[in-house]
Amino acid sequence: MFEIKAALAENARDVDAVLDSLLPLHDDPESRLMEAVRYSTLAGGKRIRPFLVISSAKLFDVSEPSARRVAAAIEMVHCYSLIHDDLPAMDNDDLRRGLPTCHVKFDEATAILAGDALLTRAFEVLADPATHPDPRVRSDLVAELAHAAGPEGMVGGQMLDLLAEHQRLEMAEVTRLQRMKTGALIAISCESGAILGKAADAARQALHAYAHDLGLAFQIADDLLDVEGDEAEVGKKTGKDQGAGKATFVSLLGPERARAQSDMLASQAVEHLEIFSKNAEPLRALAEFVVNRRN
Ligand code: GRG
Repeated sequence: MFEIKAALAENARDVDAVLDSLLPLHDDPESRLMEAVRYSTLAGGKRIRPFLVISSAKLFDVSEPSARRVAAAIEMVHCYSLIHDDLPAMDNDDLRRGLPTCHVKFDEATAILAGDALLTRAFEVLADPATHPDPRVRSDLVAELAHAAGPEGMVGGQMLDLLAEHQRLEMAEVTRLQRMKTGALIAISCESGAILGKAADAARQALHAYAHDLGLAFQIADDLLDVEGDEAEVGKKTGKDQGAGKATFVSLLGPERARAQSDMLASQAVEHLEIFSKNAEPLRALAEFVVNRRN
C-alpha cells in the first residue's frame, strides 16, 4: 500500500530545502521583509500543491530539480494568498498553521509586502532557465500560473468570497467561487507536471479532470473541518464560515451529504487517472488523503 503520510513528509522536506534556498535572508537593512517571508513560508504546511507538481511531473520523467523549483514557486503563491487572506481587511485571522499570522507576528504593512515578495519571487523562479532549458516551457508555466492566480482564478475567487458575506449564494455560485479561489491553483499544480514534461494533450486533460474533482473535494473537506475540526489540530480558527453567515457546501448540503459529495468527487478524481500506470499511485493516494485529513 502507498504510504501517503510518509510520502508527503518526504516531499515537504525536499520542497522546504528548495524554498529555503530560493528565499535567502541577507544581512541588509530590509531584512525584516525576508524574515516575514520565511516565517510564513517555512514553518509548516502540508505542501499539497508541491506534492501534486512533483507527482504529476514524475509521470513524464521530468528532472527532479525542475519539478521542485516549480513546486516551490506554486507554494510561494499559496503562502502569499494565506498571508493576505489573514489580514484584517480580509479574514482577519490571528492563527495560521498553528502560529500567529504574519501581520500579528510582524505588522500589517510588512505582511502585505511579504505576500507581494512571495508572489513576484514565484514568477522570477519560473522565468529562470534553471527551471527548464526550453523558454517556451517557462513562458507556458508563467502564463498558466498567472492565469490561475489572477482575476479569473484565485484573486477573482477571493473577490467573490468577500462579496459572499453580503449575499445568499446558491450551490452553482459557491461551486464557481471555490473552483476559482482554491481549484485554480490546485489545477495548475497538477498540470505543471504535464507542461514540464511536454505531455500529450490526452495526458494533460486527464490531469486537468483529476484536479477539477480533487479541488472541489479538497474544498468540501476544508468546509467540513471548519464545522467539525478541532482548532488545535486544524491549526487555524474554526467555525468561521458560520460566524460570517457564509454559504458553503456544508451549509447548503448539510455535513452528511457534503461528506458523501467529497468522497464521490475523490473517487471520480481517481478514475480520471486510469490512463496512467502505477506511476500515478501518489496522486490516487492523495485524493483519499485530502478528503480524510484532519488539518
Ligand atoms: C488573498 C489573493 C488572496 C487569495 C486568498 C486561497 C485563498 C485565497 C485563501 C485561503 C483561505 C482558505 C482557508 C481557503 C480554503 C482552502 C485553503 C486554501 C486552505 C489552506 O490550504 P492547505 O490546507 O493549507 O493546503 P496548508 O497550511 O497545509 O498549506
